[in-house]
Amino acid sequence: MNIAAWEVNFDGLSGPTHSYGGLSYGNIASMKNRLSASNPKAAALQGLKKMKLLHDFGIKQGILPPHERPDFNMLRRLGFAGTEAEILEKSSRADMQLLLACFSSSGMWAANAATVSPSSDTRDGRVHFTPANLVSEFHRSIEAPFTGRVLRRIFHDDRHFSHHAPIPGSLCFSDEGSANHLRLCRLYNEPGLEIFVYGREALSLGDRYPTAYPARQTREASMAVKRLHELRDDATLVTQQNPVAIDQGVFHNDVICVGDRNLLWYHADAFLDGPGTISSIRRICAEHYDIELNAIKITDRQLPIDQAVQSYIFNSQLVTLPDQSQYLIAPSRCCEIASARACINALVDDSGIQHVCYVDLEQSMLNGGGPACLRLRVVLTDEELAHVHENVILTELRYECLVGWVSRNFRDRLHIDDLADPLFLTECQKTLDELTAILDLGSLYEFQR
Ligand code: SUG
Repeated sequence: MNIAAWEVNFDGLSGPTHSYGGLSYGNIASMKNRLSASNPKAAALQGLKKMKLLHDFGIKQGILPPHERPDFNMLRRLGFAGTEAEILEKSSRADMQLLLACFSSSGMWAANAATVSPSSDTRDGRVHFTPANLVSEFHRSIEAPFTGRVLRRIFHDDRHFSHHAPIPGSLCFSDEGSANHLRLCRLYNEPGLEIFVYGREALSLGDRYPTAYPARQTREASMAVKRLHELRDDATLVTQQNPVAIDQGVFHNDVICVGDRNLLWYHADAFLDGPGTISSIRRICAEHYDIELNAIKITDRQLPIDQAVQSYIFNSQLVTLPDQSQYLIAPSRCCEIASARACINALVDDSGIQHVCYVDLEQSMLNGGGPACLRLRVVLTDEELAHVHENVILTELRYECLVGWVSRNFRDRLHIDDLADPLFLTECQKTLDELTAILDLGSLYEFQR
């Protein structure tokens, strides 16, 4: 029997507190734009527009709701007591940087939400989810509990879905989710090669690691997720990112490499052992999955790493439409950088990609989040899709409804000085309350309990 399967992109919706806190060390855009005023309305509308674009191509598109911010649970755990207004007032006086972290809308970068393995790859035939602990950055480390709750609510049927707890919150097991995980396959309904890319070894003290910026994903974390997801040992690859690239701002593997089905587009400096990694991928693909790999390399001469980071070219989405044609969804900045544009033209010539779309996600990009950062890829069969919470799948009507919701409720300018205002808090809670009604998610947030 031929089972139909789809790659569904679940995009994180940017929340009403979208801001520039300069919170991510090693993420050059985040560091550079620290404390600039943000435009939460534009951020959310830009994200929705990308979702709608994919929907219009016939690709199934899901929506992940923003996290509740600020995270009062965390602020209480850190010693701020009293009413919500009092906590805002005390924390803003005591440590504005901490309050900024607890206000971050970083949950929008759903590629970091979790690692997902499709049912065709796992031993028990279920889709496996492990929320990423994101312990490398404090503001991201607070995301995992809510991420887990949302994923369980959306993928609620345990006959089809298996949910793991985040792996231990220690720097040894620092896990960044699918930003450091790739999957290649022949067709979505067939088993595929899952590739885990780590930045450093923590326990065994590997001798190659970056010196300027942190390597966020550890080998120990990748191995743990691989075990939890019950993946085939002989047909999964765990390989190291190039520390030289991390030191130039490649804080996740999806900033230097992207793949879809049999196509892998990567920078020559993506992996520590580039030729070895590509030849292992090619061999496993051929021996275990009947995939003829099309690996397309961009050299440093074609595009130096700093331009890869500036343009975010590898953070494009490579997507397959229902008619099996492949499209590239690239950040609009790639149009302005001649070398990046030339690389995209060369990719089109070499790969058979039918169409390139340039999307404006500037509000997210200023925090180091391009098209691929915003989405969590979940390969689902028809049967599994039928058991996904229906109201988080984008439709024409839901899109209109969400655009209206953003336009009515989101501010078009937010500055750090606005955060401690209790009126802003009320506004944010009302906004999220409306969203749970639109997406029919029930009482999802703490303030609704
Ligand atoms: O974790 N930026 C995010 C960007 C995540 C990009 N994701 C992927 N590459 N998949 C991060 O560094 C910045 C927040 C701030 O500075 O306010 C931030 O969290």
